[in-house]
Amino acid sequence: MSNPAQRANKLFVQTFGTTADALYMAPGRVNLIGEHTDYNDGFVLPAAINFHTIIAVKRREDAQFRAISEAFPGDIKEWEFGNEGLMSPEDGWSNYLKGFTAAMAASGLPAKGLDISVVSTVPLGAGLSSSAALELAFGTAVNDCSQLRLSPLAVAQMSQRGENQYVDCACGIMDQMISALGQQDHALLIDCEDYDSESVSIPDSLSLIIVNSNVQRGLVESEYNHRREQCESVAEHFGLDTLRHLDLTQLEASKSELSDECYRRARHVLTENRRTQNAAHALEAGNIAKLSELMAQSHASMRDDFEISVPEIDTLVDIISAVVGQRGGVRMTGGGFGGCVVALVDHELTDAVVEAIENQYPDKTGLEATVYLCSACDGAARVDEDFY
Ligand code: GAF
Repeated sequence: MSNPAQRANKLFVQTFGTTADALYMAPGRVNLIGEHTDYNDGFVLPAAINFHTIIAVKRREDAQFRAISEAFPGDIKEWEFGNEGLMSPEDGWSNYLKGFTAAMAASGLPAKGLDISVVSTVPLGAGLSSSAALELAFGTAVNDCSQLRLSPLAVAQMSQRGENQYVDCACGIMDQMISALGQQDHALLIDCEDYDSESVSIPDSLSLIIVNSNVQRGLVESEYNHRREQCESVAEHFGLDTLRHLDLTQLEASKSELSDECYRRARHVLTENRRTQNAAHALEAGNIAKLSELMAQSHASMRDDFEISVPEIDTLVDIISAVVGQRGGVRMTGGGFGGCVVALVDHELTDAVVEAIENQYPDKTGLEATVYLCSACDGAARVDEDFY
């Protein structure tokens, strides 16, 4: 059975011996540009993609949560609302759900328990936000089933709080917000300072290609948190809360007061904010040559200033950009240290891009890449089995 919604329903019946009341879905995401800017109160331009986490749920009368995932057969996770205890690494994927209920309880929100089954098509560990998709599918279900009437943005914020405080990952708001608010055929320009967002249509003439480098990602969380600390230390140096309102000329003038590394981290963030806003305008205007230039600059800045790329990812970017030239943009996407490359390219070049990757990437790196031809899709919602 390949329909994930049907699989979630079936898993529910097998596990809990009864049928589920409802299905909820939330998508993974790809970020087109604006990397490591969200926690600096900056700009990001992500799109929700057609890889989803689907959960089937049934309300309970008590405060218990019981959850099963298709990926971990037979391993039912169980906890009581408001009594999540400390995060435990053995609880793996369910920590994201416990983080959500712990954040709700800490905010004084009530919740009834749920039995849930989880099926996901979001590739794990690829940097396409499988965890945000899980949090948002669950959060949307809890919000609905406990009739909390939280806005999608508030559900996203609760998810982020859960991940920051319970899972101990200092992530920004981007992944949760786009999983909540994604729109079909559109990217979202998000101002992470005030959570304002503006949809930006992706021209029909472009293919959204995501390429998984299949590099084993290591030290992601510690390196991520370290980058965040470096950004915060520069902001503090200038007496600011975040880097959002630091000017590039101000940064240049004080270069000698900062370590070279911290200076470059801040330079990435300030220039990336500008590129992200310009890229949104270029995309909206269908100016693909400009988009191409901005994505190339973004990649170079991640590689040289923020130092979050790896050689295999740089190789993929080189292979793709040699094929597309100014007829598309390509860059690493997500937190870094492996994961995926995103390319927005003229439809006519899609086959040539895939062929070039197949012909060159294994020889150059000893790895096989996985190509996903994607489309931008809607954010988290209650769905039916025929959603697929
Ligand atoms: C990860 C984080 F979860 C996001 O908040 C964001 O910082 C991203 O890395 C980098 O842009 O996905």
